[in-house]
Amino acid sequence: MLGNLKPQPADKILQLMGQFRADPREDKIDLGVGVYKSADGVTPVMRAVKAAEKQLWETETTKSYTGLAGDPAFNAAMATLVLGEALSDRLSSVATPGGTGACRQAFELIRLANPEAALWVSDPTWPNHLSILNYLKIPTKPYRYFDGETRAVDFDGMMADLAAVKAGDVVLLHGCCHNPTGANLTLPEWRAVADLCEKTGAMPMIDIAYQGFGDGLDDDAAGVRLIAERLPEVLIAASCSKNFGIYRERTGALIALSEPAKREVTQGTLAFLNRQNYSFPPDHGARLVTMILEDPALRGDWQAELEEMRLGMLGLREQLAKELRTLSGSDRFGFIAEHRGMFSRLGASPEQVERLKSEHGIYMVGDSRLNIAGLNAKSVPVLASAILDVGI
Ligand code: PLP
Ligand code: TYF
Repeated sequence: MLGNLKPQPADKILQLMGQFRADPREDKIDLGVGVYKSADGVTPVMRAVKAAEKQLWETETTKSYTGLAGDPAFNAAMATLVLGEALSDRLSSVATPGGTGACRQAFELIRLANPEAALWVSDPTWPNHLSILNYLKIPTKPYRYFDGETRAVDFDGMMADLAAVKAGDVVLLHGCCHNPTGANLTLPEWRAVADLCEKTGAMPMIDIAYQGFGDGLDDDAAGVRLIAERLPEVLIAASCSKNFGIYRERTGALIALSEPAKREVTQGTLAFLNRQNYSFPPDHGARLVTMILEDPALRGDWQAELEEMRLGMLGLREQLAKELRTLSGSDRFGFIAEHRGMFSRLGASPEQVERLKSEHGIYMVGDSRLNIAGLNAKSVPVLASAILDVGI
């Protein structure tokens, strides 16, 4: 039986992590996998998470099963964090193992509801979207998203491609901090996407994995909130991995907005899908998130630390753009300060990315996506001169 197995393609981002670890150079720089790092290269446990864990250890009396949908308090707290208000007559939600689990459950829900649906994905998108969709045999269609010249969103191209969506198709959007490009929709552009979905009968699905890493917790959710208000049906996959720094706890939520009359069957189907795949979702991370969001002191400290992280990344963007302006004598790298979140796509060739690695010990994903949080004030000038050295 197992002799029939064939090797599966590796995840290039995770592969790069292994290559970096094996590189003996002491001055190597890791701008690969999308994990937040502080200036000294550490991915910290956030203060509020530590404090909540301590409280939980002292007060938790059972680790018996939760419900299939996870803890209702977590689902409510996440809906409020993402949507800003409860929208309770339209809202269904379940806890999932991370944002990846939320995406996976959303895709399965779509396949169950409309086996004919095509999923429209930005070109480029997070590789795991495509990998899971292909695995589930859900047809995908790319829409133009990134302008390789300006390194901004190619909104005209995007809308031209999306003009072909059919009723019952799904348009997958990144809520903020687009992975891998760093280029994001403006609010008027979100409005135009809402108009398009309304006109065509396509359903938006929003993957929001970096709320609080771009322009702030509320601003980052503005697109999601606009879509939620305008469209009768929306799916939202939210991750707590980055903004709570609890990557390995596998904490996320899938939120579905439906017509009120369909709320019960939607909630039931989400719980059913959890049962088919893993029964009860993980609870530890979800419980920490709930405690933090519900307790004003913990929440205040969490928001303050998240804001320090966000402003740190923005500062690094500005420093890198400035350094490149000085060294190159041009404004062609200004987009780095315009992008938001952890990532920017430089628009370099695979050969240039390879040279950065082999000649300079600087690791970024092959499509020239760099993780801004992998930098610090000392490594920014090193990266800037290497970028020019390899001719980007
Ligand atoms: N969606 C996007 C766009 C991501 O970049 C990530 C990665 O962190 C996720 C979803 C899900 O992350 P996780 O499953 O670790 O919560
Ligand atoms: O894009 C990234 O780097 C993060 C982390 O299979 C990640 O989203 C990368 C690959 C993967 C799961 C998570």
